[in-house]
Amino acid sequence: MSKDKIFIALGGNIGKVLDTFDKAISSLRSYMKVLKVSSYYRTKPAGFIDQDNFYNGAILVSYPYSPIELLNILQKTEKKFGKEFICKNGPRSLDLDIVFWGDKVFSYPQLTIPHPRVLVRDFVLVPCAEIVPQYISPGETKTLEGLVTEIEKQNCYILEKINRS
Ligand code: PH2
Ligand code: MG
Ligand code: MG
Repeated sequence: MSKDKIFIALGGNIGKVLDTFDKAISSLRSYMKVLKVSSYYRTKPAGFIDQDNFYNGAILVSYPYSPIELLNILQKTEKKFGKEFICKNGPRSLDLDIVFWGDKVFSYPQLTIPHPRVLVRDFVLVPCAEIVPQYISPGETKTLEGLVTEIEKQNCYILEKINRS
């Protein structure tokens, strides 16, 4: 069993997204060990801006098989919760992206790890930093916590941290 800590980002802006996140995480538990779950955040859309606000979060998992096998599970889970292709960066009920995989780098035609846009998107970085503040991504020198303090001055998509007690 690989001990790699794998970060998965959650996003969505169609339907009851927070319920979808909870249900999707439960569903993923039958394939992998879910070690940590971040808070959820309400965020402004990045990329294609003429759409509803998003919700975002992140989980930390351990998974013993390959990145492509994990990608297949995530894509199956996205479909199960209603994801359909509308347009690039467009509205979706559930988006599950592999962000980091321990200290490893992977490059497949359909999948790049670390996720190429993670360092410019606070809605991915902040929930990841919340679950493992001291993690250092391959190719970086700063911890996630350190990167968050920098990004907060520039790209600010996060509107609100959700209180779900
Ligand atoms: N995902 C996108 C495009 N834009 N904006 C926010 N705020 N959150 C997202 O998860 C998001 C986005 C494509 O994956
Ligand atoms: Mg995405
Ligand atoms: Mg995606």
